[in-house]
Amino acid sequence: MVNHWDLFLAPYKQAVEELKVKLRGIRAQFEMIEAHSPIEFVTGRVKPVASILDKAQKKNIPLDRLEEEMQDIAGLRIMCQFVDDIKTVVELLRQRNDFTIVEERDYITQKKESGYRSYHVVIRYPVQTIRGEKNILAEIQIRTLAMNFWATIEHSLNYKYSGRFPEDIKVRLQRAAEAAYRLDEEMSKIRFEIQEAQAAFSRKQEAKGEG
Ligand code: 0O2
Repeated sequence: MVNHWDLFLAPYKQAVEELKVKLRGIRAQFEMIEAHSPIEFVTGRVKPVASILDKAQKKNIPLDRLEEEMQDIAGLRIMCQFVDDIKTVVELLRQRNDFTIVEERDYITQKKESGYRSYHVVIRYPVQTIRGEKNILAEIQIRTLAMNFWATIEHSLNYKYSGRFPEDIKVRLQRAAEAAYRLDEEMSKIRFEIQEAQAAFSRKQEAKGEG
């Protein structure tokens, strides 16, 4: 039998699936014109029920207010090669007319105390259902590969320590965040060289019929 959560989460699942296709389509379009894609890859997930309940409790969100107050039940992540690609992606999102942007949070110029960096865009996305249109909130996190590496590791450690890191781990994570920041800076400096090499590589693959 279909339970309450399956029904509640159905439009969120639909939104995540649709948005993954749409955002991956942006990459495909850049590839088609043989231009550098600001999007490296896209992932998406619906927040597990246990995490929804956990966050609702932590943030004092009544369960009948989840639709309005929990912005990341539907979550998309866009990974970029270079920090500057993030701006390009945000611009592309602002220009679209298949959703509206509700809020933007810039944790890149203002990183979180943990060392977390990412650009968050909260959107209102219309899902077409058999009962008509349903507008849901979704959060798109845009980050470089280095920011993603750090966030993924920190997230698993957070789970292990329930957010209460021993001091030495906390310090190491902050240092790792600085190292990720420097890696992004270095990559930006040799961006032109990297892109030239990547373009030459794709041309070679295409010539071999592997493109
Ligand atoms: P999950 O498992 O990723 O879904 P809050 O939870 O109060 O900090 P809020 O208001 O929901 O934040 O909005 P925010 O900060 O824009 O987005 C929260 C999400 O951003 C988190 O979701 C993470 O995905 C990511 N995030 C924010 N801060 C950190 C951090 O310090 N480290 C890591 N690894 N990720 C972070 P959830 O619900 O925490 O978890």
